Amino acid sequence: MVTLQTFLGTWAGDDAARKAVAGTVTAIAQAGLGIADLVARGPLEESLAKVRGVDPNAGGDTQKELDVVAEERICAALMPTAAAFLASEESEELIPLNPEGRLVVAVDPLDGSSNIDTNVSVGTIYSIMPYDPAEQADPKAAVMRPGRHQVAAGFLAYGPATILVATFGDGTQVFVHDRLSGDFVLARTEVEIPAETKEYGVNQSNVRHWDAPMQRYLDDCLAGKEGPRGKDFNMRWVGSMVADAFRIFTRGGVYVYPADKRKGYENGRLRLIYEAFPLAFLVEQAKGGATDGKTRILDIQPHHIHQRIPLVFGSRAEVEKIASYY
Ligand code: AFP
Repeated sequence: MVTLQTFLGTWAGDDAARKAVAGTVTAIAQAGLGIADLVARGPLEESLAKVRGVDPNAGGDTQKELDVVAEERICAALMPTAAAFLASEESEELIPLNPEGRLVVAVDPLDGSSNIDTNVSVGTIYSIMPYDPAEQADPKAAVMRPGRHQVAAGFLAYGPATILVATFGDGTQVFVHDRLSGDFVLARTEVEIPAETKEYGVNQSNVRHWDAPMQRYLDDCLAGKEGPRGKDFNMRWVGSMVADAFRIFTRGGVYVYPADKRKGYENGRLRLIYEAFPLAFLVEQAKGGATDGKTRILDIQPHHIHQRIPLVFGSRAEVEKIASYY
């Protein structure tokens, strides 16, 4: 049995930079266990699913009590690690952590928060970038770099099992929290997303707002065997990206959240730095693909910490097929 600790110990060896990353991921995983406990209390903690105040968060979304509690837990856990700053969906500006740190962490503390009170999986997404104060006088510059500079990324999903899907740039691994031992245990070493799929995940109620290429893609899928794709498709949409992503890591598929014509959705819904970048890194390390339709996600230069991006990721051949409609 390989635990997260053993895995990270072997991966880091005596390398100080790797040890710093390992300590940071361990802290996020520990904070995640506390968040999982809160999520598991469900209606017994119904105040956590309540909308907090009247103001939306930094990205313009409604903030739930648990969004804020999750951010507080992650911040506290990261304080003694090598993380110098935290970029979070819930905070407009970077949060300073360890002044000696040489990493910056970006998080969506609670992805899928509209599902908190419905007993559906929610999760925490993180991305880790190196930070050198000599090169990046403004720490925002360390966060606002294309996602290919990430040194590690992952997400925790709080569902029937609490799982951690992680990459350190050498494949994608799945760890499962073992409730008996209390450890995260390595369950899958080299995740490989099947290149081909017949399963897509979209919020189909928005199709009329989409642009023409994406509408054509869906029309062709819906036409099934008799249509240009020559095969019948299946649709799955949880509405918590971590849950939809974990299904894709397990059996393939594509996740599609395009830009659309609704006010506020002109660049899609997902955030580039703390949602699309980490998912794209994980997916590529599992031999899948991630694009905004035209550009590889990991090559996009951010221009704002909370910017949104159209997002397509999953089975490589299907992601390429979608890009071909553009
Ligand atoms: P919340 O965290 O606000 O619930 O948003 C979750 C999310 O960003 C992502 O996890 C889902 O895939 C997506 O929104 C669902 O969006 P729709 O409700 O528009 O389908």
